[in-house]
Amino acid sequence: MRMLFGCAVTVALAATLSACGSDDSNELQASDAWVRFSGSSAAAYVTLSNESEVADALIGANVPPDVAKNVEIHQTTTSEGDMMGMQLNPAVDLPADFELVMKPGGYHLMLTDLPGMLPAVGSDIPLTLKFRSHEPITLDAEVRR
Ligand SMILES: [Cu+2]
Repeated sequence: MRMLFGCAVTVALAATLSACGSDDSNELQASDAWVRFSGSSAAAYVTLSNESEVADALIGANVPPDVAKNVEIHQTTTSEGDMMGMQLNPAVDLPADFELVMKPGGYHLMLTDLPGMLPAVGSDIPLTLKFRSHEPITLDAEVRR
């Protein structure tokens, strides 16, 4: 009788631990990734949702080296005289309970140093995102026109 009881406690504890683990992995989510190539570079866009109560930051990204050897975090800026420019950012803050939607005209991931053929429209490129606090996330970015 005593052994049975002990066993039930162990099972309950294991279930609690695994539930905690899956909660953690859902705290920061990346979705809707896509990339557009233009000449010798490409811009990738992704939606990042920090659903945790801890501020984090995107600190870098990469794609397979046969697609691009260098990926930078950029922000498109419009200065006086409507001159469009791009600013290099070492990181993008992701405050708690915050969603960042990257899109043309704002934040993007700049892919440069493209060594080979451009991937076909409609194909997927694995995009890995690195964060200050959370584990890296890899998701497919669809190549669009
Ligand atoms: Cu750029």
